Amino acid sequence: MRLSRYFMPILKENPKEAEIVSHRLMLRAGMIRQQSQGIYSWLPLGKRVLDKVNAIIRDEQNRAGAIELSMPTLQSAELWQESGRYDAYGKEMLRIKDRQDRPMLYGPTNEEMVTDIFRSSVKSYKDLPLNLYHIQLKFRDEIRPRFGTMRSREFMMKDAYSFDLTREAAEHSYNKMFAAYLRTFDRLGLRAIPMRADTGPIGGKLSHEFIILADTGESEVFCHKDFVDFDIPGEHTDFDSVEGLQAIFDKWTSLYAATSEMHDEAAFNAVPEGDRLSARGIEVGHIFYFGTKYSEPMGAKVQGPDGKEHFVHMGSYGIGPTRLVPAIIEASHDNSGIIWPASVAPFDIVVINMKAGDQACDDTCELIYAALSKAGKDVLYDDTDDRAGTKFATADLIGVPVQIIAGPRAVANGEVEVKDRKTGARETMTIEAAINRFVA
Ligand code: 5CA
Repeated sequence: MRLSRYFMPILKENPKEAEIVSHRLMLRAGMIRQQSQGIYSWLPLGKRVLDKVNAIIRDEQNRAGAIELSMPTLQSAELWQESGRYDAYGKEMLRIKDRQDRPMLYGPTNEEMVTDIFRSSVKSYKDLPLNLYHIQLKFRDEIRPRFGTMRSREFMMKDAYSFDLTREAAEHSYNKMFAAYLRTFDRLGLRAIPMRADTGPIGGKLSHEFIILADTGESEVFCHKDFVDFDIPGEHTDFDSVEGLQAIFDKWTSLYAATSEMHDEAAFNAVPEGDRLSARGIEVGHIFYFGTKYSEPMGAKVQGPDGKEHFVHMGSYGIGPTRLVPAIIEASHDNSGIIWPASVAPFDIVVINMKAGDQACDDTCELIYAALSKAGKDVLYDDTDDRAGTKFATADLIGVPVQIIAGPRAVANGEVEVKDRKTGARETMTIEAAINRFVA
């Protein structure tokens, strides 16, 4: 992508409305724009990061055996009247009437709709287990939307829903998502700790929030500090192994970890003082097992091996991609800007032409840009006629992991500089060596 032809509206000034660093940096880097309170557009640079986050989420959901579909944002109130949540959900639900005066709503979550899809076609235990997910916008009319897309009114959610014949089978489904979440957040460059959590309006008894420790987090959390170094389940984890996944769950729940709603002071005080971590955190995922809470009122049942009808046991599993992007920034930035983990960086490499219009600089940059693009890298080429200082500041601000800098003096020697955004380390090398480093 040539920067001269891209759309990346950088802000020079610090936006006044931003209270936390991720919000400030997302606005300054031209990643998002607020359209009305708590409702955001994702501008091209932000959209690239969001797409990469979603690709990792999707990959890990698929690995764990979940199946993707797409459900609409607008729902009919009837389904919610069946489950009994239409009245219970309160003011957070945005209620709308269509031209026939039928009550509709902008979905804050999809338990009802997915249960309706399930009951319309699944009739036998032989079709279980089943886990259906989508990545879709949701709307919750939060009293206090704040911190940009961290807590917005319209936001994106990956929500998965599992269906099983028995409680035991449903626990295996829960454990699959538990392990998939550990892997997902790890691949996003984050350390998320599962903590016992309250179930709120979703319901049920078993629930974990996945929390990233951050001073700016909205949740107050308490846990054993060893969680920070626990091993993440590997790529070859067998998601069909009931014992294997139970072992992962048991290990990751063997030490104290709870959000403030579930906090047990006495149990926490039993943890040796030096091992206690009392901190703030950002909830990036939340999983629930709620048994037959929706299947009973909505009549979602299957025939079991005993020939009788059974209400299915369900769970739901949420991740917030539009919250994850600022959460990653909270965890990874410095005074100059964002430092993206390579897995979600909007571009892999930025090529900086320090003197656009200079034939040797232009030729060198074009050569590098073409070679790296051909090798499948996402390359941003800063071919604008801005001052070199402005270009360096922009590259640091948008946090692309590698900068290849071509200035007249180095280029005259057939060389460029390669800078690592995270460490700041710079290396001068031949043009060929710079290309080969990233093509290999
Ligand atoms: N149906 C269940 C699981 S699919 C559910 O709705 N869970 S939830 O309410 O905990 O939301 C799931 C995830 O969505 C949260 O962990 C969080 O990452 C994200 N999320 C929730 N509310 C917001 C919000 N207002 N802004 C941004 N992300 C949000």
